[in-house]
Amino acid sequence: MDLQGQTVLPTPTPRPLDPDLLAQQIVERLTYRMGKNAAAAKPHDWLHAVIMEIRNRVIDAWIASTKKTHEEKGRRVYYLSLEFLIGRLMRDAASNMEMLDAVQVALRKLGVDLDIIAALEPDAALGNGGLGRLAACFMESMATVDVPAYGYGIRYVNGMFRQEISDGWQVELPETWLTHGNPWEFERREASYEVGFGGMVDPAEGPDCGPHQMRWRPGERVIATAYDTPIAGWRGERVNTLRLWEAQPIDPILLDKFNAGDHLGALAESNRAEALTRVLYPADSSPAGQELRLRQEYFFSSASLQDIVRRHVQYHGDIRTLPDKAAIQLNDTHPAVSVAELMRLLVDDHGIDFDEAWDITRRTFSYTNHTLLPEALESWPVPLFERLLPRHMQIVYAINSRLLGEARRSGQFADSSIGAISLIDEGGDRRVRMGNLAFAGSHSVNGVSALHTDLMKQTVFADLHRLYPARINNKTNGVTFRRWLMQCNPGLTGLIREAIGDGFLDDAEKLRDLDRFADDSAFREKFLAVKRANKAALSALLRDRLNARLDPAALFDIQIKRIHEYKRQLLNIVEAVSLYDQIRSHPEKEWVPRVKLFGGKAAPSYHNAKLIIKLANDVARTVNHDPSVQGMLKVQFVPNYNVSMAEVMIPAADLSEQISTAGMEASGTGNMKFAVNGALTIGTLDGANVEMRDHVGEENIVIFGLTAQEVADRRAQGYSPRDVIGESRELAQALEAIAGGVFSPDDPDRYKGLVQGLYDHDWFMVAADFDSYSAAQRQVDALWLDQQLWAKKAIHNVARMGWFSSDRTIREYATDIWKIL
Ligand code: B1H
Repeated sequence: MDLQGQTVLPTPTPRPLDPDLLAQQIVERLTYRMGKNAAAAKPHDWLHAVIMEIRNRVIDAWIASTKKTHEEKGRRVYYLSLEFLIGRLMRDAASNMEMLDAVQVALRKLGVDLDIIAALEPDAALGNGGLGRLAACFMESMATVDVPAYGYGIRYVNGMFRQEISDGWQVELPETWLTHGNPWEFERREASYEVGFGGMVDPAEGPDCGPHQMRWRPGERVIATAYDTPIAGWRGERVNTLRLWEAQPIDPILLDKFNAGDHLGALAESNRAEALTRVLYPADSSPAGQELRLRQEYFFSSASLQDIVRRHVQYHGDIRTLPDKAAIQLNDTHPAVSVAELMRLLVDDHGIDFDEAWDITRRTFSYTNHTLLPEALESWPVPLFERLLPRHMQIVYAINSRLLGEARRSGQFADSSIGAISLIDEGGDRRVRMGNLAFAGSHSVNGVSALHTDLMKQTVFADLHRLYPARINNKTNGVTFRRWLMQCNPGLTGLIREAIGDGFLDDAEKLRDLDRFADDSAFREKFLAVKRANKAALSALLRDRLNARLDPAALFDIQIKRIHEYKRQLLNIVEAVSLYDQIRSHPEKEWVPRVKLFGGKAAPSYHNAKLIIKLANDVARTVNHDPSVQGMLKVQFVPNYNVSMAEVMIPAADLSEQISTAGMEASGTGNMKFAVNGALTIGTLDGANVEMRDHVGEENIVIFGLTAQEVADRRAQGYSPRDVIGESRELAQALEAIAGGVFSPDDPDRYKGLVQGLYDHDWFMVAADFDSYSAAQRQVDALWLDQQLWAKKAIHNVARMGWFSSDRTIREYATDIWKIL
């Protein structure tokens, strides 16, 4: 396929693979790589042997792709992200290399169950949530649509923490995904760079040195070493590289200290270096603000930029042509210090004049914003920034003086409003604004849904947008349908292929052909049967893991995502409490049996989010043990929600909860995964939900609540949640029960503060949207009673979600921003 999505070649025929030969090769890997014979091999050995076999084919394609990229000498894309939330790779790689069926048959011949060994592969959880998962989907789509791209990130030893639930509370445990080794990565000792921190800056001396050229003598240095993972695109035509950096000490042991008896001191430097890439910060949507985090950001930015510049000079000779050969995408502001780092490399190391360097830099970078939450906008205290990165601080000031000069000359800004453009926030303690740095240093700044992009122009970047009106653009997120439909939902995929053929596997928009099957009752029956089977599979898993008893005949209503007040898990729980009350008051009514599932992690320091997890578990315990609602309502919190759990839960969902306060969820991507797997969405007009409604049709989605504009207006008018609660009997009763300890008899005051917050300010408008949400849920109930109509709407969702493929998103980036057509 080319970049416009036109199929240049006829659909490639799947490469025939002989399962007998494959089985033989797997046994060979087992014998000569693992040193085991088949009779003695444990499931882990089989997993490793199978991965080796799949990996071989990936490597052949990888080497060919790398060669092709070199020969073409065209522009390459560099995707810089502090997070890549990949999950498992085995099924993904096998499926994209078109060997999954053959592997399954080969293993069966050997008496091994693919599903069982696949479950042993640890998730690569190098990300928090949507932002990190988007980076993983993009890597796969860039390979699929034949974009020569490198991902750059950090090889965290401990990725996202493992969540256990103990007595209903979240407990965080370290996730050690590397303990059994990682067969997908290759250490590249030849690709290592020094990264400095602190120290002194002097003017560079020499006859050819420009006035801006400086010599930075860092006080501390570490080594960044690359680990490469191949990322195969669909049908294996291109395999790109994900390069993750590990920090290593320059001197592993200071022998003079060691010999003098200071054994701890001898290792201190080494420990300090290794700490840099030890752990992922687990705060989704809110930056940690710790020194170690800034060190991580600079460490990976510097290593990546040095690598990019070295490669460019090696292949193209002239550093000045960098923008023609490199498009660097900043995934949020986490890598924004890269702007100053490239300036440093150009000015200090390559002797380029400051203004020319600034031009090169801006033509090279582009920046994606993922959130408008004020607490999420990264900024660093000037003293910290200056101490850690003294040369970069000078560069930031020099950029800032040009930026402010330009703003002043434009005549559009009064002295009072020019402060909003500055790279330095002067209110309170002085801070470096990373969003403004990324904006100023890029030729493109994009949001991740239409609504989010509009709000960017109106709010955080209003002033910079006035100065540079052509810079902000929208790129609505997407998800890879390989992982999120074909691999996770083989039942539905098989059914779709039967109905409309294989075209949609290469072009998701072809799912449209399924639309007419919504009116085909035989197809609807099969569709419902697939959903039912997926629900049974999830029920079996949760029975094994949690001893939960779920009825696959019930409506499966699922909210899985990070726990955050703006995502409003609380609204969902309060509504469940209200439903519980109503069922008990009117047991004679025909209630729709519902299973409400929750999953998600809370940032360890986020008090209210952890309390919401506890509340979900407290409500679950009470409701699930109450004989008067048996069969009508069940609530279950699923611990340790991660990519692999999502792959089981999403195909099993009837109803997808996308209920954030309008204006606060930049896009959402779970919303898309559910819809393409045939769930109906109950949601607000927030993020990409708005565009989903436009695509699936408003009759096929359940929308409720305030719009973003209404939320803003209500806040401006002075919103009084107390009055709203007073007018809603159902809401008042549910809140009273929660605050009064009905669900926490062991600690009746546990939720007093949480509920008090709703009465006092309710920043996230739970009360304002409650009645509308509750009515929407009853509308869902009514619809459920007509299974044929339900199936019809669900099929329309699947058929009309093709646009939300990340292949479409990546083509838009490639055409509009990276210009690699
Ligand atoms: C998103 C983040 C995020 N937006 C800070 N911002 C982080 C911010 O560790 N940190 O400091 C980590 C993550 N994540 C999400 O991005 C949005 O909330 C979603 O709406 C969006 O779908 C996703 C991908 O664009």
